[in-house]
Amino acid sequence: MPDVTARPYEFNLDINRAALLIIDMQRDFVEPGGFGEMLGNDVAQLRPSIVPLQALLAKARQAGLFVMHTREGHKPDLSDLHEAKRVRGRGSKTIGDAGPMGRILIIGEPGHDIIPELYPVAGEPVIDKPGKGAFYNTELADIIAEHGIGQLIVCGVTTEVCVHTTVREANDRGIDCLVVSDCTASYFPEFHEAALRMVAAQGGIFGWVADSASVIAALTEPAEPAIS
Ligand code: C5J
Repeated sequence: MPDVTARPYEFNLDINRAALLIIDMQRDFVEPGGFGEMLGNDVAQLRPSIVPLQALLAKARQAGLFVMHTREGHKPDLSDLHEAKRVRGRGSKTIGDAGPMGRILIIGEPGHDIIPELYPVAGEPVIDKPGKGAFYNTELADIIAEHGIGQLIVCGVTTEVCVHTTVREANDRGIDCLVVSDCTASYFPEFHEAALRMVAAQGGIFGWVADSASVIAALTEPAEPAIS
């Protein structure tokens, strides 16, 4: 597999050890009436990431890359919701309250679901996470160990919150992360840019950054012929 052109230097993609990890592309973050909008955000800011991510997801599936999805949310009885998270923001509505897409950020409600454009297919694990990081209180570490994964191609929303937290968690577990710049997004474009710069700064302190065209190009190249 050829290297992916990336910052701060090329990423040695090994498709047999890599997985695509799509973070929280849920209606609650991307569509009006959900958790993201409840916090006062302009959800339209996240939409430009959808089309590039659709293309990358299609290529990843075609190339046989292992694909995983995450969803941020909580059990209907809120037993996995810290009071600190529930009250944060002092809004008139909070997690678990009724909204136009059902109870906000609650597993099983329409708003908690992944957007139709990026819906998982059979065989792709969907990891429900109560926190911002995908490792906290989830089965992700077990799935990674079981599949021998050492590289994560990370996409999704939002760049500086759940994507960043997950990349930092993965980095501390010895996993190389490649963050895809146009397949991630933030409600704050300046935070998106800064978050990407933070990943690749200092020689790749948290990992690498590449655009989807570079990742797709690497996935398109035929594998090196085996030496007999
Ligand atoms: C946030 C996330 N921003 N998926 N969640 O609360 O980034």
